[in-house]
Amino acid sequence: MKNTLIVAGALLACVTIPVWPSAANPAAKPVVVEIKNAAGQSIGTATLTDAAPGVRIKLDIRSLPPGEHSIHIHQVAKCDPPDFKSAGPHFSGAAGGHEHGAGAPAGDIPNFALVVAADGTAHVSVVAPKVTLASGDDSVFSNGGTAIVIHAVSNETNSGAPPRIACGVISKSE
Ligand SMILES: [Cu+2]
Repeated sequence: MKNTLIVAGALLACVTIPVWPSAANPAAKPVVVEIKNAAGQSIGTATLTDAAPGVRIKLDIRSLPPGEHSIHIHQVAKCDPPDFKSAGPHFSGAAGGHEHGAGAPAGDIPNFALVVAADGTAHVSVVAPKVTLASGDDSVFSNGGTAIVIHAVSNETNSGAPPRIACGVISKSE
């Protein structure tokens, strides 16, 4: 009797497992991005989930200078320390490099500054409204991926963005 049950269970498992993945729901799995500092050390993660519209970015960061930092999605999936210039300019998305006069690049996160506590940690969540985890020109995975860049301070002036102090590559993990 016991053996019969085990065999039945095994059969059931064989039948069930192939249909287990929820292929009917293409909504992207959370994408975990490792954030590194200028020394190349991991200082935490950014977890990306579909926010439709937009992408929710949940930041769990440590060992950053306290205070306000700006954060954007930059064009190139390359975080070479220490200056992270390799990440390129802000991710422009479907607007490309054209001057549409229609506002900010897709990779901008309006009205948000990453506030790091006195102990160097930050645990916050914010939506980047103009990007997607799906396909297309506004996808954070387009052209081989993009990068999350954290700047030294929050104010971005016309004379150029403040130095980049941390960076994480956004790419499809599969
Ligand atoms: Cu930036």
